[in-house]
Amino acid sequence: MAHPRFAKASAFVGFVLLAGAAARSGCGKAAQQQAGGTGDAASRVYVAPGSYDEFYAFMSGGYSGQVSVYGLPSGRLLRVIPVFSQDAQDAWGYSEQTKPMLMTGYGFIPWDDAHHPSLSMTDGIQDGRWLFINGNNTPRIARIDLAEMDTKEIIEIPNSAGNHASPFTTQNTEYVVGATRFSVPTPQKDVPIASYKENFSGLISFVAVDKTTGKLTLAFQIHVPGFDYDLARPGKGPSHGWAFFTSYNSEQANTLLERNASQNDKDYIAAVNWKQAEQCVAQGKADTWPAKYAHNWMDGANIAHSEILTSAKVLEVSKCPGVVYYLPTPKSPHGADVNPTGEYIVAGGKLAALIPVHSFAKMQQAIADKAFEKEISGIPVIKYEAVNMCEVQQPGLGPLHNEFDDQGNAYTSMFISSEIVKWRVKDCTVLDRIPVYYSIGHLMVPGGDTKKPWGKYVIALNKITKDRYLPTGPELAQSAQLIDITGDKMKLLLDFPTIGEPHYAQAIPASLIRDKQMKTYPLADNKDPDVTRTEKDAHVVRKGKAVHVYLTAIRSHFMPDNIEGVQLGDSVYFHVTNVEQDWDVPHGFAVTGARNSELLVMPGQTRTVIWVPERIGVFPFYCTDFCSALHQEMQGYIRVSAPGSNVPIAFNSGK
Ligand code: K7E
Ligand code: CUA
Repeated sequence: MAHPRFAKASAFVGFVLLAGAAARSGCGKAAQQQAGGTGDAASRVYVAPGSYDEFYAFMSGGYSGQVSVYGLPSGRLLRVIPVFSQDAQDAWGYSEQTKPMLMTGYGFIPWDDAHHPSLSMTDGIQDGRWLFINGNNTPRIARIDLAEMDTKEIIEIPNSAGNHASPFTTQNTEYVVGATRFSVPTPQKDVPIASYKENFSGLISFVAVDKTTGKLTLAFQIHVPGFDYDLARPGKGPSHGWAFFTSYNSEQANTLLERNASQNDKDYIAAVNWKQAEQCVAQGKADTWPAKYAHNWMDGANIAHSEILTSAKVLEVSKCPGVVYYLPTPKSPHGADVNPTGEYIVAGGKLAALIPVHSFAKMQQAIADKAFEKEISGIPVIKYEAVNMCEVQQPGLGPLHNEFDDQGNAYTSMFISSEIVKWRVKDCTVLDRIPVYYSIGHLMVPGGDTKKPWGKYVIALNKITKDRYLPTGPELAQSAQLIDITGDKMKLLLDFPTIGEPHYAQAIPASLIRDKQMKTYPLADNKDPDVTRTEKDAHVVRKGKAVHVYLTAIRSHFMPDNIEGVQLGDSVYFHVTNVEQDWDVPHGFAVTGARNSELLVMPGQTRTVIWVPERIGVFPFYCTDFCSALHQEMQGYIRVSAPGSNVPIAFNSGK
């Protein structure tokens, strides 16, 4: 059995290396027994046809770059929201109106690695306005509007590399945070990699969120030593105004980190006083660094714009003493989580034999007493004993992340021993444990990172699936597991597959956002310059080598649906307006040989796709979304003639 809960710490590195093998050893029988589905479990997750789930869950898509929306407790997939990756279904990143959303300082990038959804909050409680998520690879943060469940804004984080500790939200959504996972020469320059210790460093970033519009602005960055800053949580309640970032690789290794960054017994949580940083920046103490980063947003007409920004404010710790402290934390910590009262900071030391719980009150006292063991680049390191409140002993192997319920308990994911451990925060006592299948990463309690956990469930977000589902060749969907936490003993209720890699997730009571969902875009408010409001307005015009086709779509035809006068060498702009005003009646648009994607046009919306014909002939276009009994009839033809042909522009119209 692959649940070696009580192995010795000395074996930990070996276990890390073998984690995959452990999961591979096959827990099939036990798994079946565990899942052995009592009728009670089935009824707890059964949402009758036509009934609604109690929670919306937003799951990171990991390397799919998107966010998926599930209903809980049923585990039903409700929607995939395109964020960082081109998505042919919604023409995200293919249509002219959305392409600018994927611009970066490196140019157009059609993909990212999305890890941590984070809901907006007011006074530390979910307010149902926005969802933020990070792009890890090309450092970015996206903002999704929860009424449309669409991405509205993406900002790139300059001078950073691997935006992993992101975009966790402060108590009143003042900021979403970011940090450098992979320290790099900062600012970038051409230096030997072996000069890591002299030349590489990290940046901790604070992106301000406009209270009303949600608009994202890079407020300031703090220059910190070259560790790997991994995860973060802003404080809340008494610790509001601070944010806590785990780091590993305090060894500052630049090769074979699995060994070379596993030497030190403790690494650090960086405790950042962002309120003080704000003041220092306001007092002009930050430097202005050149930078090149994109800021992309959807305007009120849902047309994307992109601008390149060229400078960032960077604060040196030496110019703002007391802005950062290091809290020693065993060993190569991954997650850092703050409990609902805001008093305790819990780390997940991947290689640690315990879970350390730091106290914010003790930290404040230690700062007042100057209980420091040393300084690193001007950052005081607080003595471990002076900040630690208690340690959970022998919790399991490979603690990664923590979530909380409303009863004073924490739930910790154990990657190596593949289990969730429940423990009481106030005295670090283990209360319960449950195996999960297999190799859990994050876990999530609805509201479990806020002041007000909704509780009821914990979801295990697992990395390895193996024998849990019908096999699907070499690639298996990763898996989520829904576990009941209402009783003393945790109880497994449901397995369901996820899209991409489900790092972290958030869940919000459906009642908070269900009734705000937008149903159509009012056609009267459509401000797209290429809108066609009625069939009478539909037309085709040539502008040099560009032919613009202004189409309307309504059940069950396009207008125009016969188009002539296009020549090889032209680019055809299909501007499709869906003139319906009914909920759930999108129309699609696809044309033979298009090198991008279809369009899917919501009621009242206009979307544009460019088609460059490559052959002479007559080509069909059609609606891709089965919209009515005569959906198959929703088709048209476009004629492509030889260059220089005398076929004039012609089209039928609704006149
Ligand atoms: Cu632990 Cu990217 Cu949050 Cu995955 S990270 S597990
Ligand atoms: Cu419109 Cu099918």
